Amino acid sequence: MFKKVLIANRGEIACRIIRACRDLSIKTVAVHSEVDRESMHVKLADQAICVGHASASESYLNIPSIIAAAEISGADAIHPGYGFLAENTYFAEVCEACGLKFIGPSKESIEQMGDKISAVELMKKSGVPTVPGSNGSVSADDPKIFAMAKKTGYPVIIKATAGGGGKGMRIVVSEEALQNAIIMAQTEAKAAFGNPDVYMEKYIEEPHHIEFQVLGDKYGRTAYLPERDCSIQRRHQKLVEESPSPLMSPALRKKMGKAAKSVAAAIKYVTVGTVEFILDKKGHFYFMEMNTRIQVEHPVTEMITGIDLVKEQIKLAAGEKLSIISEKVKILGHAIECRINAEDPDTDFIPSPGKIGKLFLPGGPGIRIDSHVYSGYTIPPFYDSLIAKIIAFGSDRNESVIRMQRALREVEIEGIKNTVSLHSKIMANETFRKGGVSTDFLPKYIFER
Ligand code: MV4
Repeated sequence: MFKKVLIANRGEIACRIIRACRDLSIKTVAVHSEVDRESMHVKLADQAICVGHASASESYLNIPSIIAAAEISGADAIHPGYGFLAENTYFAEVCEACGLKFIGPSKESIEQMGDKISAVELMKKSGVPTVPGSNGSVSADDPKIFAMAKKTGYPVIIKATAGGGGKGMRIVVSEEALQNAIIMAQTEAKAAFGNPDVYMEKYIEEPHHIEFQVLGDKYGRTAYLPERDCSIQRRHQKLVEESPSPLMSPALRKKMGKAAKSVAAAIKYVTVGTVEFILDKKGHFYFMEMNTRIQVEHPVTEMITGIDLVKEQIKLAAGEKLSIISEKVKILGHAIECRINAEDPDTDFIPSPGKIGKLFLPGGPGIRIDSHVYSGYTIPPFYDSLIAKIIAFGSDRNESVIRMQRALREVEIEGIKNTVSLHSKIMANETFRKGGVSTDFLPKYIFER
């Protein structure tokens, strides 16, 4: 097992990783920017090193500084968390070249899943269902695109191969708009990712976002865990996640879970990852993408399975054998996570950084808080606006919703705008309470009525 882990991240996830390390008796090194000296992760870690100025590109993305910090502190592994360097193949490669274990999959796995065209192609070969479409990149001046779109059937969606998470996507409803949409998508993709390649898929209307946690060890063993339903999103930002999905039957869970497991097996995946599917109205599911990192919403899976995913991730990276057997994992209840952001939901979610005055975070039966903020803490304007995750566990969905409502009522955050009131609105919504909403829920039921 590792003796000392450097955490190349900040915020709640850095704190979460430090706690997992402590449970494994591993020493921890925090890195931080100049404005993050008073951050919780710096206080929680055994050791802290400043790696640069406030802007992420000069600190949390500054590879030479982070590697130097690992060498100076004598760390033997680096945990990247999510965001920042978590899915950067170059960083994974540099870590390994410097004799530092990257706590994540191989750079080959990151690469294969980072390119969406190659990811989809690989899935097709492995027998995992994919959406009908172009099978590779499309070009605006290729006359065949019209026949292709017609055969697929409108609407179609144009996606960037280097994209993911909803970035750079365009829905095309008719032939007239096709060529222009491809040109626009290519231009955007080139500007955002440095790669102009785009591909075409049939657009699945009112989909549900269902994802499966997978795990793999370096001996070729893989497992899947029960799904997370992340259909409540706004502009590709997840706001609420839950597990299990209200839509799932044991048979469909097994079918989708096995497909997710075969995705992991196909790329000899090591550590933890997530296979994302969309599920249509008829119960057909399609592979979307794979996230090769620990995700923000991992706690809902932890709550319903009793498995500490960050601990598992570290153990798998250290070369331990996977001991989880999918079929033996029991679903212990229901969990919901609400992401509390320092944003103003009444003014188009503009960020609301600043100093937190009075702060009270809830507790009591079934409530877990993953957060890095405290009374007197100043949220800097440079990073993402997630300030706390409230996770409510109950014996069934209704109990977890009721506990979430109780928790939301208890929250007090003075000094900054936040999204608590929006979550209360969602929890009280009749359609949400019935369960099984699609990704159209937020725009349709919360913002336009
Ligand atoms: C789609 C789709 C419909 N049809 N692909 C957005 C995030 C990315 N991972 C996949 N996304 C979508 N891909 C086809 N062929 C609809 C979405 C989508 C979506 C998916 C999951 C959750 C929220 C969403 C919101 C808008 C669009």
